[in-house]
Amino acid sequence: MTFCHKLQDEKIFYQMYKMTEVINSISDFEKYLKNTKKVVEEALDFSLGPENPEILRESMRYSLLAGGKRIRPILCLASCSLAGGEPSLAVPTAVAIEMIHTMSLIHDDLPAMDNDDLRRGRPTNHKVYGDAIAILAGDALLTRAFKMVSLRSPGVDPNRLLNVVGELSLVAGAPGLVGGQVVDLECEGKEVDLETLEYIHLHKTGALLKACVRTGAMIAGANEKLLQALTTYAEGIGLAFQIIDDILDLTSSSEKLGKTAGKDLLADKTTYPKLLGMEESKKRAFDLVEKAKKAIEPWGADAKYLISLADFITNRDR
Ligand code: GRG
Repeated sequence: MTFCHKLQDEKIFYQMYKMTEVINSISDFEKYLKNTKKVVEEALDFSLGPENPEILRESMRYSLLAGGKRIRPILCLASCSLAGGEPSLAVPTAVAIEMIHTMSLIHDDLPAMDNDDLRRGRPTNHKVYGDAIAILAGDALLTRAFKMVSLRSPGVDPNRLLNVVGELSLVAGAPGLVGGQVVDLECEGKEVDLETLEYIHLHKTGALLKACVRTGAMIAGANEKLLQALTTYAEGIGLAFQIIDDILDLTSSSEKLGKTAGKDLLADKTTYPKLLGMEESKKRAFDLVEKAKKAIEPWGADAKYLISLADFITNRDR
């Protein structure tokens, strides 16, 4: 057991070294995206300890390593860089965020919630492991996330880590994902106005995106002015992300999305295209992204990857 832990620590340092190498050698956004995603995938691969029993470990790995765009950890690492930090220091937090995101997807797919069969191009966790193990795998990923931040961030000021833990616990809980999900469930089958729709998405989707950029910057010791600008940026991309999600649900296929397409229409869910129409929804997403980019423009070239990530979110096709 001790030997196994030691090995993992060594892997982290190797990972950190590689991260520096990767960041130094990239020259454009596409390369950045590809390389950073690779770093994230590798970090995720050894993020789980010798979790027992085996069925729990399998179920956690099944969803955590099932692909996904990894937008959240990439946002976290890009924000750390923008704030002048060494991005490798934010890798454990980036991994923790992806664990929280993954657990929210596992729970969201359960029959008691959104009841879905397909996620990230595979049968949903509960379809493979059953409802009980899926719930527990989600619980274990959520708790593991906090261990990642607290014990695997060597070289980061503990006060900064304390702020990161505070931020993550807030956005995961009632003031964030859980609260948004409750309102979403309560609105099922009801007429929903734009204000309520925005409340749901700012909490279900926007809150975690906000935590990505804020925690990445906190690790680098960002000041309040930058944290505020990043908050504005994240609120813009958060809503835009959801508008694009609603549009893709209507226009794309399950094969392409890796999750069931056309579900919103079938469940008669209130979406942006339903409330605003397709063209107005696209325009709103574009305007939100422009506003988001404007908030971080004062940081010039340092903000280039976050600016490209905002465009990537609106131009994505899955
Ligand atoms: C966090 C404690 C805790 C509980 C979770 C179930 C729940 C409470 C909240 C639901 C949150 C949810 C599923 C929001 C939808 C967010 C969203 C747009 C997901 C899709 O994100 P992508 O497209 O997915 O980035 P990939 O698979 O690429 O990572």
